[in-house]
Amino acid sequence: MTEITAPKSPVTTAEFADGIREQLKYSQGVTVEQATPADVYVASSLVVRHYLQDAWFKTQQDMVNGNTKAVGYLSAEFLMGKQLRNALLNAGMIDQFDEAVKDLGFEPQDVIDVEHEPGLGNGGLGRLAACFIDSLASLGVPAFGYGIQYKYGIFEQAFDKDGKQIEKPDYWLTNEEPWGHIDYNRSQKVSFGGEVVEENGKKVWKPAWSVRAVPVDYMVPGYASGRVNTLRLWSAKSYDEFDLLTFNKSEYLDAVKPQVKAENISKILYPEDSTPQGKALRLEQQYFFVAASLHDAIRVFYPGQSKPDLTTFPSKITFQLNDTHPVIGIPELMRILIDEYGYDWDTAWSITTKTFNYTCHTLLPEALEVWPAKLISELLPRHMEIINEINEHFLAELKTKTRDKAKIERMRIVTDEENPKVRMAYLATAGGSHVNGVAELHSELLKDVTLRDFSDLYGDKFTNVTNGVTPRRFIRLANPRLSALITEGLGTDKWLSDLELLKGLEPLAKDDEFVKKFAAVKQANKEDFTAYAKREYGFDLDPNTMFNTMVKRLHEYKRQSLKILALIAKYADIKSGRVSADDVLPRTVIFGAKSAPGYYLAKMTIQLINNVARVVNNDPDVKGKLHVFFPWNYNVRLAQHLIPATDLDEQISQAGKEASGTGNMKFALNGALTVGTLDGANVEIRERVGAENFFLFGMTVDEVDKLYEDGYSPAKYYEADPRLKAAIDMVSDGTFSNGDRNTYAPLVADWLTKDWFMTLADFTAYSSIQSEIEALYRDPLEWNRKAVLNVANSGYFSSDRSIQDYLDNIWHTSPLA
Ligand code: CRA
Repeated sequence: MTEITAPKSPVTTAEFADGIREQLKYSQGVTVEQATPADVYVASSLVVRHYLQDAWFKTQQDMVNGNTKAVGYLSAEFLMGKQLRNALLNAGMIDQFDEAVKDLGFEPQDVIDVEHEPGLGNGGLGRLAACFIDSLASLGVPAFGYGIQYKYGIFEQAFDKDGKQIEKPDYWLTNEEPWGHIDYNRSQKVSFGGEVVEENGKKVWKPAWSVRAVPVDYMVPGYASGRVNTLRLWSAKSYDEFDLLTFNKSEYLDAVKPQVKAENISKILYPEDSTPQGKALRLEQQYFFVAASLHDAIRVFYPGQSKPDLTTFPSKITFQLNDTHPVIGIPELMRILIDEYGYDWDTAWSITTKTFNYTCHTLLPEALEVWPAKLISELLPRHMEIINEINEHFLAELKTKTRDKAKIERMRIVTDEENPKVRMAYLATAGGSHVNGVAELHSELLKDVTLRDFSDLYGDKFTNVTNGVTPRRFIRLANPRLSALITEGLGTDKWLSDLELLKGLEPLAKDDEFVKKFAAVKQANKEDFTAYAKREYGFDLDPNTMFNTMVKRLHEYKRQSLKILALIAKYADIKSGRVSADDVLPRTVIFGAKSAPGYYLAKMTIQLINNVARVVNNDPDVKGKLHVFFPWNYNVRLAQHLIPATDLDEQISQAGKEASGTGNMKFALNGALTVGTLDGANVEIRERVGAENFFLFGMTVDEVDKLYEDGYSPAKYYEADPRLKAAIDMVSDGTFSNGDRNTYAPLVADWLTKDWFMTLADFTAYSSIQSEIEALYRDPLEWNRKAVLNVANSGYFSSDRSIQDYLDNIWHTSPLA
């Protein structure tokens, strides 16, 4: 008997179908006969919202009226992925939807497919935020996600005929978007610029211009919790639609300028991933959503009160700063408390430091945001005054803690130089209660290296919360076959809300019958993906080869170069006759990666991968042995198709550079084996799944540091390994550029003279582990046994566990009763 704990549908199939009919009629204005899948999609989404409405009200009421502190997750990015199926799953209505839609004469898949995924994030950080709000709702913790409703999300990637990346705008709001409810009646005013004057001994900010922040609310239904939280994304609107005087003078374009300026704020997501963009508009975006959110929280928790007692604010809501992007919230809350509500500095500081906590998501020093004080002064003059004052108070406090003057200097929030800068990570550390990294190794390095001085003096603030992913989207929705097998194996579907139960599969790894069923699931997923690749990309895959995947943003530290060089070396092995094609394990190498539009070497790497694919895929000498597939526009949807179909996953960043990674977790949970370095969460994955079930290679953090110290010379490695030399020479000699030797010259020069992330130094180790991988893959039963053990031991990597860690160690709050 299988125990079923999945949520029960609040609606019958007939009611769902009636709901769709009604929405088609009254919202869409079409008859069932006229309706297209796009109409049915909108109507169905509205039906889901309709049935979630009461739970949404109740969650809000319980939050405001009860004593459970809420969580405000402040994030510049929420990479949500498609909404409809996820909402149906969490609310228990999948079957009713499927049947109702069929009854109306439509294919459920066609309806699901019309949804354009909201790409309001770059990669890991934004997707993590989306997993976290899913888990908060699923655990029943009252929470808001607060962010920006960008009009254009992450660009749509295409490749031109030379294999270069081109970026196309992602205007995801082209068609009706039924999930976001725009609430003009709860807008907030956000101001910028101007000056600070003194009036009656008080500082008064006289801003130069303001925009209207309008909330767009997304329901976030918890899985089987009966709770529905809110993702509130702010959209910028102008107060002055246009200037009538200018308009009357027939200067029409000038007349709409103020509107354009205001609405530009939420127009576009910056496409940089783990590197900051020091542009004024970016700071405007940050302040815009944070200021609106803080005022919104005060409105929500002190309804109708003109003189609320804000000393209780930290007991109403705790704000998590998702990286440094929302850190301007610290001076903003100080300003609100002092200027708007009349609190003194010390009271305001005590409230503020209790309200905020900060998560750091990177270690790359160049990725920590630093703003010129001048820019902040121009845009937010009052905030810059407050930041300077925070800095002064902080330095004074430091003097009571240490006599080490050099240390105190190093810890300045505002640097002491001709053009001072504000270090946002330092401001966040000083202005919040806790600082956490996103995997054990990362948190250690944060404490011991990046924020060493801070952890010396404020050791108690530092903690770790290892990232996690939601099993609802990334196992249940992405991999229904594996989900069914897990439920069968465990005799319950409870693992979907308690992922550690996967441990119960461990004994089944010894059961050959179960392992074979698991292998059959993987094979069927590979066949599905093969059909998907054909349908969506016109590409032929062979599901009887090993599917070897590397999907993530393109970044030098992630080392897609290592993968492509190893692939070229293998190709060269066969071409030169060093290795017989018959001895090569047939492999399909799948890449997915977007590059920041201005990142020169990353874009060149994309071009190289595409051209290696072109050459290899058209070479009869390697036919059936090596195949390269680089689907463009990697996004959440593609991830959901590809991850369940992958045999071998690549997590090969230079040790100490990938803060955590979350793709690594999704692959392990879907039964891929990992080849990886001791970096980020790989370390913890390997610990849990067992060293014998993980392909480890490469230098450790200490070895990397030592090599930097000793002086790293990549050319030495090029000379020492003939296979590496052959691969790099093949890139230089025009094999992948129609004979042109200049095309990749900058990339090759970088490898041979700089190679900052030591790709060449790790090449030999990476190549030699491949034989181990291939030997194991030739033994399907053993391979799949290890894959089952990966699934069984990865339950820790649920975002539910991450959220529980935040609750216990940082937020100190709990689910609603
Ligand atoms: N780029 C890290 O690099 C991490 C995610 C989520 C990143 C990843 O290793 O898994 O955050 N960092 O914690 C980041 O965005 C600003 O820094 C990422 O997504």
